[in-house]
Amino acid sequence: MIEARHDWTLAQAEALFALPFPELMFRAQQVHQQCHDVTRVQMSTLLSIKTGACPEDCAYCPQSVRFETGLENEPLLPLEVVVARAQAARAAGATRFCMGAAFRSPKRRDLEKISAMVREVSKLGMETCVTAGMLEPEQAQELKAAGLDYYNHNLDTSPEFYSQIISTRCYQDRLDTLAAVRAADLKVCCGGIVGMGESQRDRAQLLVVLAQLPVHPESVPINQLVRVPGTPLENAAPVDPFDFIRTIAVARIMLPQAQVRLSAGRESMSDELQALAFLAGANSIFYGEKLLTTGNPDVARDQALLRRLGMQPEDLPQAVASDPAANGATANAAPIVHSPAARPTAASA
Ligand code: SAM
Ligand code: DTB
Ligand code: SF4
Repeated sequence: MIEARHDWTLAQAEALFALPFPELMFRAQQVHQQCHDVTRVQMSTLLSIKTGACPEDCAYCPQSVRFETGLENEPLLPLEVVVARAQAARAAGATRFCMGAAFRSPKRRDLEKISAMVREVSKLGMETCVTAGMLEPEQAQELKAAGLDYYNHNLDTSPEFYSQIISTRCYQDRLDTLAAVRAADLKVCCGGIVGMGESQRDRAQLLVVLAQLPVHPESVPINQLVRVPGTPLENAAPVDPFDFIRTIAVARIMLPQAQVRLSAGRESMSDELQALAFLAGANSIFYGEKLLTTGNPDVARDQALLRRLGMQPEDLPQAVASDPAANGATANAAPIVHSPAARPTAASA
C-alpha cells in the first residue's frame, strides 16, 4: 500500500516531469499496479443541465456570456429529462452521472432543483456528481443531504497562471469551495486543463496544490484544452502529446489512490495515445458522445478501444447491481442490466 503524501514540493514534482519518458512511465506503472486494478476503467457520463450565459470569463470556456461561440443557452433542464438521460447512461455502462451547470454559483432555487436531480439519479444506483460553480458550506451540506457523492470543482492550473485565464474569481475562491465540499463529507473531484499556454512548472504546481490538500481528491480530471472557436484560447498552441501523458503519469505518482480521469480532448486523440494515457495511470474516462457542449468519442469507439486493450469498465456498486430494490430504485427505473456489448471483457475480445 502506498501512503498518500501531502508534503510534495515543486522541485520534486518538476523532477518527475524531467525524468526520461520510459523512467517516468515505469514509476507511474509501479504506483498504478500497487493501488488499482489496471484493467478497469471508471466511466462517467456528463450532462449539461444548464447551458451557457455564464457570467464568468474563463478563457477556455464556450459557456461564458462574454464570448461569441454560437452556443445555444438553455435554462435548467426538467427533472424527468435528466433522469431519462441518467437511465440511458446507466444502460450504456456508465457508473457515475455528472451534472454540469454553467453557474458562477447556484442560487437557492437552482440548488433545490439540482438536489432533486441528485435524489432521483441516486435511486438508479449510479454514483452522482455535480459541478455548478462556487458553493457556500451550507450549500455543500444541502447537496450531501440529497445523496450527492462527488462535487467537481477544478483548480484548472497553477495559482501563478490562474489570473491569465480567469479574472472574475480568484484561486482562493476555488480553494474555499473545495474546503466546503470536503467539510460536507462529499468526495472531491478536482483537476485541471493542459494546453492553455501554461508551462511544465504550472502543471507541476497544480499537482503540488492538489497533493498538499488535507485529503487528496478522490477524482482528478486531467483535461486537454478543447479549443473552441470564439473563446480567447481558440488558437492556443497544441500540447506535445508526450507532455500531456507526462502530466497524467505525474498525477498518478503524486495522487496514488485517486481516480485519474483522461477527460476532455479525447475526441482528437488516437487510440494509441489513449492507451498510453492508461499506461501512465489514467483509470477513468468521460463516456458518451458529448462532454458538456463539445464532442467526445462515441460509445462504440470506446467499447472497441477497451475490448482491444483487454480492459473493462468498472462495475456498478455490487449491492445495487444485484438488487436494485436494495438501493431504493423507483418502479419506473430500468433494471440495472448491462448489455454484453456495453461490457466488453477480455474473454469477448
Ligand atoms: N461552472 C462550473 C465551474 O466552472 O466550476 C462548472 C462547469 S465548468 C464547464 C467545468 C470544468 O470544465 C472547468 O473547470 C474546466 O476545467 C472544464 N472545461 C471547460 N471548458 C473546457 C475546454 N474548452 N476544454 C477543456 N476543459 C474545459
Ligand atoms: C472536467 O474536468 N471536465 C468536464 C467536467 N469536469 C465537468 C467538462 C469538460 C468540458 C469541455 C468543454 C465542453 O464540453 O463544454
Ligand atoms: Fe462559467 Fe464554469 Fe465556463 Fe467558467 S468554466 S465560464 S464558471 S461554466
